[in-house]
This record gives sequence, structure tokens and C-alpha cells, in this order.
Amino acid sequence: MKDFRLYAITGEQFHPGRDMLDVMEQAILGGVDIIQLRDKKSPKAEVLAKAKALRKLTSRYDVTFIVNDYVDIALEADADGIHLGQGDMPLTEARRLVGSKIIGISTHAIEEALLAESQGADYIGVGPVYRTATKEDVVDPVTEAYVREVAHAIQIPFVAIGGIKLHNVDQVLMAGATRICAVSEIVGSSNVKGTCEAFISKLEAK
Ligand code: TZP
Ligand code: MG
Repeated sequence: MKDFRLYAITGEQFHPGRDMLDVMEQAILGGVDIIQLRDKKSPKAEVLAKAKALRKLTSRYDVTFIVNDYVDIALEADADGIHLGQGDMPLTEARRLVGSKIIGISTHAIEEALLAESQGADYIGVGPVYRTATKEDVVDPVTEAYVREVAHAIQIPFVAIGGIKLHNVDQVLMAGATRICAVSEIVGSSNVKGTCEAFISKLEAK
């Protein structure tokens, strides 16, 4: 897959009254190079419509586009890939359906990371690094120790996620992350583009 540094995920609850496509375009203009549609609430037809709109937007900027949870929507919207959690469709089954598209897998422990890598995941998510209210199910933070562990043990790209803010991202980079994902800090910002630019300068300073 095309490599990336700053990964943004949609979180419409963080920007009431603002258009999701506008927010994501500001994120792209600020330097985000991969976007995930994550919508666990809307009816599927609406998720599909959002996926198609985001596909158009990301194509215009040559930004990678990933759909969370829904393999069928990823295929129908011609996303670049899908992102699956530990409780979703098994990676091997997803691979049969999406062929060479990107498959990202959420991991919370080194055994999950190694399994995802051995089964052919294109990248893994590592988190939640810190406490976050964005994820509905309560999961204990994996802490910077898990980031350090993955950085040593895994060859495929990994992205740190969960509670990452401008004020603590340096610690995550110090632990060995070179790719960062943030939801609330980016889409909830009153200056989405500026926040992304600030993340990028920290990633570049590393
Ligand atoms: N997976 C692990 S943590 C998380 C997801 C989707 C949410 C991260 O959101 P935030 O607002 O950046 O803490
Ligand atoms: Mg999922």
C-alpha cells in the first residue's frame, strides 16, 4: 500500500452542524494522507452514500480511502480498503472478498499483531494508546509500552490510535510510532487544517 503518516477517521459527533465532507477536505488540505469512514450509527444506505462521496473527494487529492466494518460497502464504493476489528469478519475471509485491496486490523496485544501480520494484513492499528471516549466499547489503554513492543516486533506498517492529541503525540512518536491516527483531536478542532499541519510538523520533526 501507499505509505502514510497522518490517518484521520470520521467522527461526525464531534462537529455538529458542520458538513463531514468539508471537515475531511480541510483535514486533507492539512496533510492527512489516509481517511477512514467510521459510522456505526447510520442506516447502511446512508453509510454507502457517504462512502461514495468520500471516495470522490479522496480520489481528487490522491488520498487513500478506507471503510470501517463494511466489506460490501468498501467494494461497492470502490474504496482502497477496509478496516476490521478483532470481532469483525476474519482477515482470511475478508481477503477472499477484497482481493488486493488494503486490509487494516485493529490490535491490542502483540499476539494479535503477529497473527494479523502473518495472515497478510496490510497495516495494523495499535491502540487505544490512551483513554478515549470516542470508541463506544470500553477497552483498557494499551499504553506506550505496546507501541514500543510492536515497533520492535512487526515489519508491516502500524498506526498508533486512541486518545492521541497534539499535547501527547510526541510521547507516542518517542515510543516508536511513525504513523498517527486521531479522531476527536482532528475533526473536533475549530481549525481542522491547522491541527493536521501541527501533527505533520511533529511527525516530520521526529
Ligand atoms: N480504535 C481504537 S481507539 C479509537 C478507535 C476507533 C478511537 C480514537 O479516537 P480519538 O478521538 O482519537 O481518541
Ligand atoms: Mg469493526
